[in-house]
Amino acid sequence: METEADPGKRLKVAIIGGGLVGSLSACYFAKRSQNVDLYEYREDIRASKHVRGRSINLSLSARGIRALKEVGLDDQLVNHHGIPMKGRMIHNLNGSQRPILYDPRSLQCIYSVSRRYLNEVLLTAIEKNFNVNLHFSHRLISANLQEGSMTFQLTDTNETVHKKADLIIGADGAFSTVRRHFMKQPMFNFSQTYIEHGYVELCMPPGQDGEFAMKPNYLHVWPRGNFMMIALPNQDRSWTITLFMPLSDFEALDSPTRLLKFFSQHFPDSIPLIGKHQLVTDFFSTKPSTLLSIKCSPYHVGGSALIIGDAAHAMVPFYGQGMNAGFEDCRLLDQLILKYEDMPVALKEFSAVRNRDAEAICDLAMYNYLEMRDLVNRRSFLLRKKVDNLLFWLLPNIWVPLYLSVTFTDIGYRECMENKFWQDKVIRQAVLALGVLATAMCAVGFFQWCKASFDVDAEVSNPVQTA
Ligand code: FAD
Ligand code: EGU
Repeated sequence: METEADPGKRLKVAIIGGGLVGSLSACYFAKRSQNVDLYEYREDIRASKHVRGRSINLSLSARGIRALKEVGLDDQLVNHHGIPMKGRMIHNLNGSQRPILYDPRSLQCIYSVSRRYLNEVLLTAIEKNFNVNLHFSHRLISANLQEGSMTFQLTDTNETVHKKADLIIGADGAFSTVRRHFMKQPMFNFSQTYIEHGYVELCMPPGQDGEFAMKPNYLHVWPRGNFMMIALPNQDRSWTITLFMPLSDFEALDSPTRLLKFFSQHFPDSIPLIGKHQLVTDFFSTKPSTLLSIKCSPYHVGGSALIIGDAAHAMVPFYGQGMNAGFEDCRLLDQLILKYEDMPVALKEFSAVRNRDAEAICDLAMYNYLEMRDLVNRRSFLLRKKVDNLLFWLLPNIWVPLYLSVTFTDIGYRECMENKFWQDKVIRQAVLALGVLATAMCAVGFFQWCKASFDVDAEVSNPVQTA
């Protein structure tokens, strides 16, 4: 790192993207007294009325909270703003609801936070540092990753400006421009997968009494196989509902009548709570958004460029981990730069360590998507869940269910996945052993029965002999 050769000189870091991950990363670099320039394509969201973009609120869990804590923002964001969710509330088709706690001892919970508020608090925290400059309405259009040179287009005036930095951090989301420049690097691997499902967001307003229309402090879920809704609470006592379904099914719902019929078939209990008028308005006001998963490697170019967050590992949202994983990226990066004091070495290590874990959570999220779509209603799947919970209850330190290690620990995602493989193997062998045992017992029983009936037969058919 340059600070080593010349302790007086600070590193010049350019962060591309002032979303959740870019702005947290800026906080970390500011904390280490580096010179930071953050470039964001949108205008300052703190000044704008409406912010276009994805998901209004998100679930924040242990990994994200830990990263926020290291920059001193956990108290404001989690304790004062976040709405605790201690479990899921499952809505059945007949309108009945069933809570399932995340932590049966009720110690741990996740939090619903507003994306916009989170982003605003992070931006304001950055501005408190004299060594950080925010540049809004700056869209990166090209970059030379080795030389650290960048070209931006100013979105208000259309003029282009050129900048230089020692280190470029690409935190510009799933459709990253920085990553596009990685594509030309030799040995850079990339893959993306769109899933069949898309989503729309709906709003469930507070009830007549001004209170939450559904039981607060839960993540509400309407699992319906190929369709699903999820609701997270907002500060203003409304709920943001996300409806997931295949894009072709969205297309088929092309009139208010068809929409209301669909809802009364699949989510009848939600209609009076959302309100027919609101439902129709929200549903038809936006096109459904698509969902994709992105894997690539490596995440760095020498000691001069790195991609983090969705730019490096976008995932489908079915584990509630995208932002949490991106926040964990920031913490790991900070840790490695401190440890090695040598940028090329730290970035190389980041790529190696993070790639394994990021690809694991991308896979887990995708697997969960397939599982929910295909398995939720299958009996063997429900039985497996019961067995999992029973074993967790019996062996809380040994048998930790996958969602618990993902959501409430910072065990590497890859290790969580391997732990699950191990559990699957144990269960498979137990089922096999039980099967063998049951077969053996049947065989013994059958043998005994044959023997018994042979004896009886002998008695009946040869009365004289026995007598
Ligand atoms: P982004 O949030 O996409 O930010 C990228 C920023 O870069 C944007 O501000 C953009 O304007 C800017 N930018 C882009 N291109 C340029 C350019 N060329 N020049 C300058 N700036 C640029 N995660 C969770 O942890 N929990 C959840 O509950 C959860 N729910 C989700 C629900 C849905 C429906 C979806 C789609 C995602 C969900 N996620 C969740 C994932 C989460 O939204 C993302 O992982 C997270 O937003 C990634 O942050 P980011 O900063 O990497 O990218
Ligand atoms: C999807 C969209 C419940 C916010 C996965 C659980 C999600 C979130 C679950 C979205 C589900 C699904 C988990 C959390 C969370 C559950 C989890 C998914 C938040 C396995 C704003 N998922 N999500 N699993 O266990 O571990 O509650 O949009 F419906 S939080 Cl899909 Cl813990």
